[in-house]
Amino acid sequence: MAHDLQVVIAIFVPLALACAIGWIIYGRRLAARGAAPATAPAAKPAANGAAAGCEANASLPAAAASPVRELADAILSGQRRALSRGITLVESGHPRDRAAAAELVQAVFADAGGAIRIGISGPPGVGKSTFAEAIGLHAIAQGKRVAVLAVDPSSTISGGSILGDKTRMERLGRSDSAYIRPSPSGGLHGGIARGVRESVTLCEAAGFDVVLIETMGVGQAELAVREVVDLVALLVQPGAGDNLQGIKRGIVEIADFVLVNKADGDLKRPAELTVGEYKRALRLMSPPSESWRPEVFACSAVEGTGIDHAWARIAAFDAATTKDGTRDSTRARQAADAVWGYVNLALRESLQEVRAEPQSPAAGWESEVRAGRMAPAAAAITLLDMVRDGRSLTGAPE
Ligand SMILES: Nc1nc2c(ncn2[C@@H]2O[C@H](COP(=O)(O)OP(=O)(O)OP(=O)(O)O)[C@@H](O)[C@H]2O)c(=O)[nH]1
Ligand SMILES: [Mg+2]
Repeated sequence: MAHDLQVVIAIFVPLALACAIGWIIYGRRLAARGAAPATAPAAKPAANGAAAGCEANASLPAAAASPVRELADAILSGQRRALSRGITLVESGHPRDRAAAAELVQAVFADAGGAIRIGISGPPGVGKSTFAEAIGLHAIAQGKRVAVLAVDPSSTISGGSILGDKTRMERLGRSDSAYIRPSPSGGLHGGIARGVRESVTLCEAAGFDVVLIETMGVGQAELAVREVVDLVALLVQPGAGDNLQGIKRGIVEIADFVLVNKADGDLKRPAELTVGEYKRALRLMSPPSESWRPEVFACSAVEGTGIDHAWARIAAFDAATTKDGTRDSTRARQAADAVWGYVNLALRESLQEVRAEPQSPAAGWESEVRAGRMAPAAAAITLLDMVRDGRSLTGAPE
């Protein structure tokens, strides 16, 4: 096992470096392209003097903006349809869309980053959507614009991304200050839907100040959401703390807030007891952020109780982590990690393509291993040497 791991590391690290360099060069080119105004040729003549030829140049029509640039501009001007189209593009798993998606995100990147990013986690049926609606409406009443990215498990089965009855965010959906985007969970990437990080960027570029991400309520998704948000609010059921051994510790550990929802009617008292149990349990766990001790309180998303308190504490979290710099350092770390996430994904995909070519040198070495004539580590090193020497792993053997 450890040996296999060594082999994987030996393959991936050098390839990842090579890819990262390519990625950086590509990013710089995009940035340079983004920085060059479409009307650059028209701007030059003034600096060059008013020669007749230059005048003619100046009157040339500006180069037509690329479709991606147009989409970026429409998103920046706050057009919802454009935002939806942009999110569809960044969610696409098709390699054909990858460059356009990256270009789009890069084009709006400088205008993003302004929202507070909130992950809403918790088991199925705990009230995540109802809570998102309640806190979203509350934030809107405070003058905020709110985007909700909801990952719907059922859409994997239906193949679509229409939440239908499941959203339970009809009131929020009617607000001009809200944007609700159900995303199919089919394209899972590290546990959350493909493109969620990019979707957050697009929502911010479109002017939303609050981005709520409702996870699917399955272990992996809950942990992965931490990588794209500033804070995680974990919703739990009253009574679910009766036996804290039963709690998935990892998920509680990533929470900045544990909210015992459904604290209404007969569940009010059990909810209070559960708050106490979680408070005691959290004292024994290390907090996800050094500058914030996780808080536990009860709320009722249906009745709206505790929602104003939740919003006030979220604002306090935002203020504290912005002031001490942890918000920015966390975002910087998340972004840097994401680079390697993309590189790993792209490498895995391209290596799978290499493996799928039966006539390739790579497949040849693999068959040597399969036949027991070569040890896996030796074959891996041979393949890596080929990559390092610039020899192709694909195509016919040399
Ligand atoms: N009594 C009570 N019921 C609630 C509360 N919040 C949500 N519910 C109910 O719980 C059920 C599930 O609510 P959702 O908001 O859909 O829960 P969810 O966590 O988003 O569910 P999934 O997305 O399917 O995992 C619905 O019937 C809600 O009306 C609450 O504060 N009190
Ligand atoms: Mg839901």
